[in-house]
Amino acid sequence: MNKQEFDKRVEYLLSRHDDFINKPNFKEESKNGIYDRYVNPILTHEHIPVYWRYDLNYDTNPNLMQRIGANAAFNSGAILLDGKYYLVVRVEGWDRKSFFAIAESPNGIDRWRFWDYPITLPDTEPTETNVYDMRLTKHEDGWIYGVFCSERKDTAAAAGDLSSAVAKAGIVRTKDLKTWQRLPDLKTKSQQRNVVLHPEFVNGKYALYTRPQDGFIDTGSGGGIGWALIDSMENADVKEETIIDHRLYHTIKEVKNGQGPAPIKTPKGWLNLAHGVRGCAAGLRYVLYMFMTDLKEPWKVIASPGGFFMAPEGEERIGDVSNVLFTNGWIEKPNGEVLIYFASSDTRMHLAVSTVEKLTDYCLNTPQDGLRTHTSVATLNKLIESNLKIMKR
Ligand code: M1P
Repeated sequence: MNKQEFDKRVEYLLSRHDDFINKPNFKEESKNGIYDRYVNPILTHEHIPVYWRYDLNYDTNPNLMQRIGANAAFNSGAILLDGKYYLVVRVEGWDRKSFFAIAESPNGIDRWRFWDYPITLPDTEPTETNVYDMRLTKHEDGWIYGVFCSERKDTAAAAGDLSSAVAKAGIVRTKDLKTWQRLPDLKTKSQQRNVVLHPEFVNGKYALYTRPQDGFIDTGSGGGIGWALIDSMENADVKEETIIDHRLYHTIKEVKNGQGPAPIKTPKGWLNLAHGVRGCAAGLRYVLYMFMTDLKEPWKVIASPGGFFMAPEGEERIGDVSNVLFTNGWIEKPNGEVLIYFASSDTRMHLAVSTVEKLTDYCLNTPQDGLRTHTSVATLNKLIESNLKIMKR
């Protein structure tokens, strides 16, 4: 390629990328009245800027080859700040390392554009190998906290075992998403993933949703979503954890579950979004579910709609880790709309939209899982009977 062809090709790559980012997205026709999905994924590895991938210097890259690649853009924290919508995206490189990068959109729906540089976390944990799945919490103490999974090799693993790892909760904080302060990792008795900070003080303490787990993958005796109060975020130390949302036999959260984003406060209680995992012949199946907790005592579950809130559909089913929906970000808009950001199959980001009013209705009025076929049929019969009367059949 001569220099002239090189320059032309660079121009083409940049304008094609721009056109791709500026493509508008549209709502699908509502399927259930609870939320509306958007037709196209909102963010993929193709959103990664050209200048993160190619060396644009003719002298060092005369064939204009991609030098660094992103494999996926998924599991994103979300925040609305000064009228702008931001995702803290988990970008996974070709080298399997995940890192965080901020993407910004003017409306929270489309035109997501990455900032010039990814987030460079202060390197305070020399054994940390990988980081992912940041939950953002605008806390009433004035900071925006990011809690994420910090992963490292399990040094106690048998010789030759190069897969065993240890998961901890890493903590950072910021005021502007630009300067990040790293705080010491969360101290807990067990491994942890899916740790989320509650936005308010509870009894004068910081409150955390935890997910104790015996191993890196297996939660083992870790029975569900936990709740812990801690004195400080500068020295976050969990002394006691109580399970508030249990794993249950023959449900969508039989194998494991984990809090999604920080909960949304409503007049009737806190709206919680989470993921539940069950095993099947095809492997693990991750779906999203909701529950509501008491306004004053957020550790008390007051509503548990049965089954999944959202499950993988169409292309969402397929990806690097198929049959997975995962969420760690949502945004409540000042008009009561809720933008629900979710990832599919550890590959790409999507959006569904609802309202606080609809989600509250969903939580309070969807029948609970009776845990037995017999109960499910009885609940269904009750609805049919009432409806047939209305329909006068
Ligand atoms: O691969 C599916 C998800 O698996 C993990 O979630 P959990 O700890 O609940 O099993 C995480 O690694 C998550 O990032 C991933 O999407």
